[in-house]
Amino acid sequence: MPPLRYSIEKLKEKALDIRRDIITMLIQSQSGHTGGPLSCADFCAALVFYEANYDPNNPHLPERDMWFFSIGHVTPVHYSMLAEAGFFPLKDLMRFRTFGAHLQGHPSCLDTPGVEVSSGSLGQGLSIAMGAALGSRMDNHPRRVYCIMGDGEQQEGSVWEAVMAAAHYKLDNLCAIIDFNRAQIDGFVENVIGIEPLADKYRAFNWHVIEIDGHKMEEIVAAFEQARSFKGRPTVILAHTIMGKGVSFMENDPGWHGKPPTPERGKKALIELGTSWEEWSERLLKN
Ligand SMILES: Cc1ncc(C[n+]2csc(CCOP(=O)(O)OP(=O)(O)O)c2C)c(N)n1
Ligand SMILES: [Mg+2]
Repeated sequence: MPPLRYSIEKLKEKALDIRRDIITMLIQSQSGHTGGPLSCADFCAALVFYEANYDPNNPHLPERDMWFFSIGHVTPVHYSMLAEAGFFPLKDLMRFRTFGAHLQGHPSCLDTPGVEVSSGSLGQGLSIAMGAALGSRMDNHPRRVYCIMGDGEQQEGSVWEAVMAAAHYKLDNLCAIIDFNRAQIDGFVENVIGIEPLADKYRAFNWHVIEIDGHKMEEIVAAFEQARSFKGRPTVILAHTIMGKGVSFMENDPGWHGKPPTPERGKKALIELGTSWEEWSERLLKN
C-alpha cells in the first residue's frame, strides 16, 4: 500500500484522536504509561498516516516498511496508532492490559498485529532495527526502517553499539526518532545521567541529525521527507517534546511517566482534549 500522505490538518486531527484514545484506554485499564505516549503522539500519527508503507490487512506484507518501538512501555500510543490505522478494531483498546486480550502492557509480536518485535527492555530496539535495515539492503529491498527511542534510553550502552554499526554500514534506509521529552522514570534526564550534547554525539558517530519541535506537524513531516532523501548515512530525528503533551496537569511532570490518571482526572483530561469519556469510550466500543 502506498503511504497515506494525509494533509497537515488531517494529521493534526489524527494526533488528537490518538491522545483521546490514550487517555480513554488508561481510564479503562487503570494501569499503564501516560507521559511518554502523549509526547510521542504527533510523530506516531505522522508515521502511520503520512510516512510509512504498510497494509493493515496484511501486517507481514513483504513490501512493507518497518517500525520498531525500542521504548516498549509506550504501548498506549503504539496500540492506538495501530488501531487507528486499521490493524485491529478500536474496541480492542478498551481491553488494554486485560487478561485474555491481545494488548499486553508491553508489546508482544506474537499477540498483536502490526507489532514487529516484542520490547520493553530498553536499549535493544536500535540493534534490531539496524539488523532489519542491513538485511533489507542485502536483499535489495527498498524498505525504510524506523526506530522509536526515548531520551532516557540513550543512557543504555547498547544503543551506542548500534549507532556505531549503523553508521559503519551507511544505513540510509534507517531512521531513528528520539522522543526528547527530557524526562524519564526517575525524574528529569539531566538529573539522572545527562545525555547532552546529544545532537553532537550522533554527528560524531556519523549520523545525519535533524532537530525538530516534535509537536509541530509541519516540522515532523519535513523531517521525514528530508530523512528519506538523505543518502549515505542513517538519520536521527531528535523530536523535542513535552512529556504529557496536551493535558495541562500532566505536561512536563516525570511523575506521569508510568501511571494512569484516576477516572476523575482522566475525564478532566478528555475535556481538555475536546471530548468526554462518554463520547470517546463509545467511539472506541462501536468500532
Ligand atoms: C533495560 C531496562 N532498564 C530499565 C527499565 C525500566 N524503565 C522503563 S521506562 C524507563 C525510563 C525510560 O526513559 P525514557 O526513555 O526517557 O522514556 P519516557 O520516560 O520518556 O517514556 C525505565 C528506566 C527498562 N524497561 N529496561
Ligand atoms: Mg523521556
